[in-house]
Amino acid sequence: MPDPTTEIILHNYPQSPVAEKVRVAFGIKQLSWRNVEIPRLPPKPMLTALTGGYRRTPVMQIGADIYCDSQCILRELERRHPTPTFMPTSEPGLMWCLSRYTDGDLFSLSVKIVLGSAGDDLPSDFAEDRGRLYIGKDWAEGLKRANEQLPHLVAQMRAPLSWMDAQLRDGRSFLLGSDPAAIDAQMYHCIWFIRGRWDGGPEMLSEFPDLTRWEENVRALGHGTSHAMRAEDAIDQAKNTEPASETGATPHDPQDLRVGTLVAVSPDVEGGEQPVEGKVRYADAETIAILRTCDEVGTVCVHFPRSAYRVSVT
Ligand SMILES: N[C@@H](CCC(=O)N[C@@H](CS)C(=O)NCC(=O)O)C(=O)O
Repeated sequence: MPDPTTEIILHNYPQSPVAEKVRVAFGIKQLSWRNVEIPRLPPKPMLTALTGGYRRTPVMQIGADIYCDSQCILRELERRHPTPTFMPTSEPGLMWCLSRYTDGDLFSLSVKIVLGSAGDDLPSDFAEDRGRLYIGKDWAEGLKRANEQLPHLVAQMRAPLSWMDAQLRDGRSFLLGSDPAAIDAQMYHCIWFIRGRWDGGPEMLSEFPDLTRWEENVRALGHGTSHAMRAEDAIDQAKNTEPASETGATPHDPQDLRVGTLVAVSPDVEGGEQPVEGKVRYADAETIAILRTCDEVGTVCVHFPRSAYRVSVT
């Protein structure tokens, strides 16, 4: 029987590029995990019962600890399963800095190309949900603009692709050398998305042979080993376990967060998302973890990154 306090559960759906990033990360470490398939559009009542309102994909659960955002998920996987490492070179700090670009601007650009190029072919409920999430209140206008400016957006994408291709030109298997790293997964999810979901993707990528070779190497890493799990069973797992992560708050917190401070946390964008409320259990420069209790799941600890998230003291 797997141990419910260490078993990795990923709440995700197959088409999600950010989930693909985490699935590749599982492949790098050859981990075994449980796969809970969640809806692509809200409402997602089983997921938000666990997170307290966070609705993005993916979310990782280990017992009653809930990890929101791939940044948080990768960090926790590295902590629990350090070998093989996600940081095989001596520049882990620089790699985290670079990943803020891949997860931020590069991912947003990929989303604009995919959504913008689809034009009227996008189902209206999907266009409204993702438009609001990624483009903001004026999403309809933003999608129209993306459609009209597609060649410009593609030019913005072509530059970083040419840099990646150059990085791989010496025949190395992965971006940092012979071993795969977190940054491979963090770059790959954008490429996977534009290749698979934009009609012009395969042709555009064919300009970059070393990048294409690298994509095959990343694909060959696989996704570790997964077994399907029902959302109800994941909720029971949270209910029957206790949060097990660290408690404390490091000094110099600019918001003076302490254990027990009441806060609300949400992505730091105008995406119309519901903030998650709870009491600080842990806070440092990289992470905030908050405790919340409800009948459906009992007491859970929900973890978020600090970078790109807004913490409001309530
Ligand atoms: N910064 C987040 C981004 C997550 C994200 O935007 N995921 C997309 C799916 S690829 C999403 O949540 N889309 C809306 C949804 O699934 O409801 C992360 O790294 O996990």
